[in-house]
Amino acid sequence: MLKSPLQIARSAYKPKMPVALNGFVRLEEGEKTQSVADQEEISKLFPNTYGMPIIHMVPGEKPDNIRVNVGVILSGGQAPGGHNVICGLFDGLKKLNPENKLYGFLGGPSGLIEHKYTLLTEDIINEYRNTGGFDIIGSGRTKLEETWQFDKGIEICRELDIKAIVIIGGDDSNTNACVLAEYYKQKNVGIQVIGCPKTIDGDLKNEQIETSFGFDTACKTYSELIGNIQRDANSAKKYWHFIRLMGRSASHIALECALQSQPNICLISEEVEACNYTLNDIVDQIVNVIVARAEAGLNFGTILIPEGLIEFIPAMKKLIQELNDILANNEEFVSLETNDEKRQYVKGMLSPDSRQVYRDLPKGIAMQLTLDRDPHGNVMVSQIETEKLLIEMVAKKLAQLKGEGKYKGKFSALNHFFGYEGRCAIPSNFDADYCYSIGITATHLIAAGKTGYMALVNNLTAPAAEWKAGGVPITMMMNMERRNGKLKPVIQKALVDLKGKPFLYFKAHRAEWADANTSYIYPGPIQYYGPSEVCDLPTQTLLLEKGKIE
Ligand code: FBP
Repeated sequence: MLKSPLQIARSAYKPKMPVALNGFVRLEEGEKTQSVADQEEISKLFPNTYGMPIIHMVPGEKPDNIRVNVGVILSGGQAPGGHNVICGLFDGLKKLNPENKLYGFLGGPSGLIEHKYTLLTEDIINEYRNTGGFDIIGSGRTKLEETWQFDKGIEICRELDIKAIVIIGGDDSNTNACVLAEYYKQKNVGIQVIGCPKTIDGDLKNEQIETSFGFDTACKTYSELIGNIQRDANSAKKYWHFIRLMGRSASHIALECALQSQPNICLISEEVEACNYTLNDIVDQIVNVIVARAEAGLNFGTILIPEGLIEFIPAMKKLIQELNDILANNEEFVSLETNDEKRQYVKGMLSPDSRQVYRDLPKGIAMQLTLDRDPHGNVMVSQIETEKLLIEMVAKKLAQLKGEGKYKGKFSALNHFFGYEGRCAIPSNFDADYCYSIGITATHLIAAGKTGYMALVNNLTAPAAEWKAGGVPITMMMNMERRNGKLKPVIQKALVDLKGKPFLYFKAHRAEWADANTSYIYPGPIQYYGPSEVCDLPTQTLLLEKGKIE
C-alpha cells in the first residue's frame, strides 16, 4: 500500500493505554442493571441477556489457555479509529494465545450472512495500524434482524470455529449486536457477541459510554476547515458561509465544532425542536444576525447547520413520521412508476397539516424525504441540502427587507457540506488510543465468556494511563422506539442535552460570537506529534461535560 511520510511515521505509533490493560485482567462485577426505559418490555424481549452487571477490569493473572477464534464486523458509517479497534482485538487475541485467529467479515454485517470473510494476519494488521477508514474489511448497513440471517451466522462460525463475533457500530448496529447475542444465547450455540461504540455522530453515549470513537477526529477535522473558512471570511469580508455538518440526528458535531471555532451562528436541532421553531423562525433568526452585522459594516460570517435539522423542526418531524408509516412495507407505493405518481399517492395519505408542509417544500427535498431510506428506515439526511434551502429562504427575506428599507447590506452566500471529509481522517491520538484500548477490552470480555456486552473504556479526560476499562450490558442502553411503523427495542440515542454544560456554554456565548467584529478561533490541523496538551486533547464537549473546563 502506498503511504505518505505521515502514515509511515504513524504506523510506528504505539497507542497509549489504561494501566489495567497493559497486562492481563480480572473482571469485577457491579450491581445488576436495568434498561434506561421500558424495563418490562425489554426484559421480556431479552430474557437471557437482560439485567447483567456492569464489569470493571483490574490488573490480574494470565487466564488459562484461551483458545478462541473471533469474527469482526465493521458496521455503518466510517469513523476514524475503526482499524485500531481491530488491531487491538488482534493483538489482544494473540497475547492470549498465538494460535487464536481473527477473521474479518467483509462489507459489514452482510459478510456474516453471505459468508464473505478474510483471515486477518499480522502483515495485514500492520498495514492498517493508526490509519483512518474501514477499508481493511469494508463496512455496510445491512440490518441483522431475521432469524435466517442469525442462522447463516451460526453456519459460518461453526465452519471457522468462531466462538465470538465483535460488532463495531453505532446505536443501530449495537442494537443488532444485542439481538444477535440474545438469539445465540437462547439457542445455546456457544457464540458470544460483543459490541464496540462507533460513530462520528457522538450520539452513542450514556452514563457509562462517555463518547463514541471517531467523534473526536471528525470534529477536529471539520473544525480545522471551519477555522480556515473563517479566516478567509475575515480576510475577504464578502461572503456568508453556510456550512452543513454531518451528524444524522443529534447536533453534537455542530455543537462541538462551534465550541472549537466560535462561528457567528450555530443552529442546534434539539433547541429548534424544544422551542417549536418553524423553518421561518429559523430563517428570521439568521436574518436578524445578518442585518445586525451589516449595520456594523460586516457583510460576512459563518453559520453551522446540523445535518439532522430538518427532522427536528416539529412540523417536518410529524411529516417524516407520517411518511415512514405510509412507506413501511407499502407494495402499492413501490409499484408506482414515476416520482409524480409517488408524490400524489403520498399527498393523498398525509394528514391535512403534513400535506400542507409537504406541498410547501421544494420538489427535490420532498422527493428526498419520500424516496431515500437507509436499511434501518431512517431518512438519509446527508443527501438533503438544508444549507441551500436556507440560503434561498434567507436571500428572499433579505430582499424583502431591502425593499422595505430595513437592510442595506450585501448578501453573498456560499454553501459547504462537511461530512465525508472527516469520516476517514487519520485518527487523532485520542481516537487511536481509545480505539486500541476498546479492541483490547473486547478481547478480555471474550476471554471471560461474556456476551451481550459493549466494550467500555472511560475516565477519558484523564491521561490514557488512568482510563478505566470494562463492559456494559447493551440491554442497559435500550428503550422501545417506533421504527418502520412498529415499536422496536433500540439503543437510546443521546441527543444534545439542552441543560448540559456544552450547550449552556454555547448559549452563554453565542450572542457575543454573532455580533463581534470577530470572535473566530482557528483551530488548525490535528497534531499527532508534540506536547500532550496539544496532541492528546479530548473534545470540548467531553471536557465541559466532565467539568474540566468552565
Ligand atoms: P453511523 O451512525 O453509522 O456511524 O453513520 C454516521 C453517518 O456518518 C451520519 O453522520 C450520516 O448521516 C450517515 O452516516 C451517512 O451515511 P452514508 O455513509 O450511508 O452516506
